[in-house]
Amino acid sequence: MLIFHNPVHDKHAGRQEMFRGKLVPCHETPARLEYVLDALRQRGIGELRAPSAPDMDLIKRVHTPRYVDFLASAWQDWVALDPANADLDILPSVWPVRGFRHDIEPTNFAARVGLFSFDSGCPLTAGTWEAATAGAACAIDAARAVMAPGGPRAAMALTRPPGHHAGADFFGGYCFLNNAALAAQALREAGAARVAILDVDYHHGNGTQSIFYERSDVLTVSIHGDPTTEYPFFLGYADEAGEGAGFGANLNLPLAAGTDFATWTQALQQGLAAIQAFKADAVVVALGVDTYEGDPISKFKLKSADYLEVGRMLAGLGLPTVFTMEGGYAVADVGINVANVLEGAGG
Ligand code: SP5
Ligand code: ZN
Repeated sequence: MLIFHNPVHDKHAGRQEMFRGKLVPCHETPARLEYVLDALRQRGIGELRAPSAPDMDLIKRVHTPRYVDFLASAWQDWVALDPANADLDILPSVWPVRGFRHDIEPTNFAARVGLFSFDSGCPLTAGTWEAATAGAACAIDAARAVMAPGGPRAAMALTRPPGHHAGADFFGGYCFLNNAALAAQALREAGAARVAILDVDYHHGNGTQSIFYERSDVLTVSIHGDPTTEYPFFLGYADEAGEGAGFGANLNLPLAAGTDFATWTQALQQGLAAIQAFKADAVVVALGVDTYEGDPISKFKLKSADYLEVGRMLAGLGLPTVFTMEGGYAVADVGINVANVLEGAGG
């Protein structure tokens, strides 16, 4: 397996996220990726590559140009407000909910941050743009690699920040650019007529769903904690089936907190069957391992050994496959669990 790893992922290092009235240390840390790299090295899994320059045109076909421009200059704009801001992360604090206008972009910085975000648990830092764009390049390169003549069956974008909560024009849930969506778009443009995205992160892939909700060429499937009680709460319900041309091309499989592998794996079978019925030419797996029993912010009960079986089941599709790295916060075990998926998928 080819592994495009983000060499500047650690430039994105949030200090604190808002949780129940307090600023608490970020769960989404640089150490997560270092554990994955260590586990892959130890087992001799994968061939590591650095990404090429990001294809900004492709990024702007998935994300809106004004959102991309906002992200590119957010840090400079923040520090321009007050040089002392350089020691603080950007956290959103105000949002245009129902009844507010979305067709204007205020000049006030806090207002612009709110316009382009949906939660206060997602700090934007000095190096977020550099890390996120290099990660996007990993995802695009991985997609182009599996579509190249003689290319590998599977490739991974081993990157952070993760991507699946980021929509066409918003960040949140530790995500800024939607790596899985970018990989899917790159697969389409490299010749895959029909692409499926299978999101196995504990949290619903709201950003990915919303990007493709009205498209019939990309099937989005997500297996996740029931949003009635689990983040991101406001999307991810079973009745969301897509709209317009995209009707029938979105499948949500919410599961109750406490779900174990026996039940989870039935949802995975259902998702895989939907991908086969869709006749996908290629698949993107949004690989979060926060389904792990030891995850500090999630409530499924998968064990480390289960991830080997997950990998085998994914490989059973027999399709060109791009993995993107999403969540997983039991930091030391993230490496073992991701390596198990890749080993199960054939290394
Ligand atoms: C990519 C991904 O997995 N994003 C998840 C974002 C979840 N954000 C909300 C987390 C709130 C967790 N706070 C729990 C603190 C317990 N000490
Ligand atoms: Zn997650």
